[in-house]
Amino acid sequence: MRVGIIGLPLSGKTTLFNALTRSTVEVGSWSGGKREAHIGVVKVPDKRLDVLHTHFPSAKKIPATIEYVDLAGFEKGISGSTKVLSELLNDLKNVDALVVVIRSFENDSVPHPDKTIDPARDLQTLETEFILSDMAILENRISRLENQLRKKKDERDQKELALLKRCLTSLEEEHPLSSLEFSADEEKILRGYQFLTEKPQIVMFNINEADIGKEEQILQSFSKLREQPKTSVLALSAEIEMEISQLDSEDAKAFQQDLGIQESALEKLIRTTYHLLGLISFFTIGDDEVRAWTIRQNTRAPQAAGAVHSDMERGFIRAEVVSYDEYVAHGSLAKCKEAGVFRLEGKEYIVKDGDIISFRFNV
Ligand SMILES: Nc1nc2c(ncn2[C@@H]2O[C@H](COP(=O)(O)OP(=O)(O)OP(=O)(O)O)[C@@H](O)[C@H]2O)c(=O)[nH]1
Ligand SMILES: [Mg+2]
Repeated sequence: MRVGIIGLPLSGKTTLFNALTRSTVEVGSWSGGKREAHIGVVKVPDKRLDVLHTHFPSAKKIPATIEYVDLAGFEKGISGSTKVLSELLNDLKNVDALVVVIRSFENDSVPHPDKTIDPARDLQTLETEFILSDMAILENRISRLENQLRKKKDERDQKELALLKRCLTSLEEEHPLSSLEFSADEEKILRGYQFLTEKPQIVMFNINEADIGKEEQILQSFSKLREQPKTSVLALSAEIEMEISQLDSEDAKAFQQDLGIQESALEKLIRTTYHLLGLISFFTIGDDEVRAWTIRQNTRAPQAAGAVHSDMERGFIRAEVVSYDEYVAHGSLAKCKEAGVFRLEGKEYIVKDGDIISFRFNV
């Protein structure tokens, strides 16, 4: 899974990236025109995996991972600059969700591109910019398709054209593409375009250190955001989180307690992302490897097997499944079998969060 960190210049994107990935990329240095993206891989913390690993201490422990991409600042008017925009969109390719960083912190030594601190305005600026950027791509493609269709009739092109026009109308009315419903077929066509307003968003307000503990209050003035489809909201102090991420775990815990932070930015963001994207984890265990895998809710057993290896999906015979809780209660697969809780499941089985699975397959 890949998540892109996007936002206005100097909103704290790189600071957040450092907090999440425990990196030390220099902050505040990007306005000088450097536009390369940073990529970092984060292990998804999961206590269940740690517990399972204690049953197989010599096995390799492999957590699920999320890739974060820290992007250059999304400047006002960027949608008007084809070159800069296409570079940015290139960095955003295959991103499953966006973290939209909104500056809510005050810091006189960090200039704001619009001079004052105004999260609602910045959110509006970005949303407008996302809409304009999608519109630019749509208009371009629509006129190309129309040209093509004048020369040669093609049913697929016609279908695509109708779909893109429907998208454009929605954006002209200032409704993001995430507010539309698409068929599986249409989604497939749209995937190639990587539209910004179609991606699930986590709007992250980067707040003052002094406002830690008042997150709910701050988010209340953005309650309408929460009702938007494919949108989650979050408030945290990227700077403090970066400091915490660079301490060892004992010191970090003490510091978090002092500040009244219950959950690290990393944990909070990952939990929110899983929830937003409807993701769950299942586990495979054994003497070689104890591993967590990420899938979408409502995935059937063969497709879950496909997350491990495409051969396993193709040659899927059945799955042997036990829930995490049952496993821990019985202590071993042998005991689960004895107790009759290590079940056989077929093609139609819908994998549940925390399932421990052994796939039987034949290729
Ligand atoms: N007080 C305070 N300062 C912050 C916070 N987050 C970031 N900053 C400061 O804001 C400046 C910009 O932070 P960056 O993380 O580089 O911001 P950015 O969005 O990556 O900037 P560009 O990549 O240039 O667009 C740095 O000087 C940070 O120290 C915060 O939560 N509180
Ligand atoms: Mg940056």
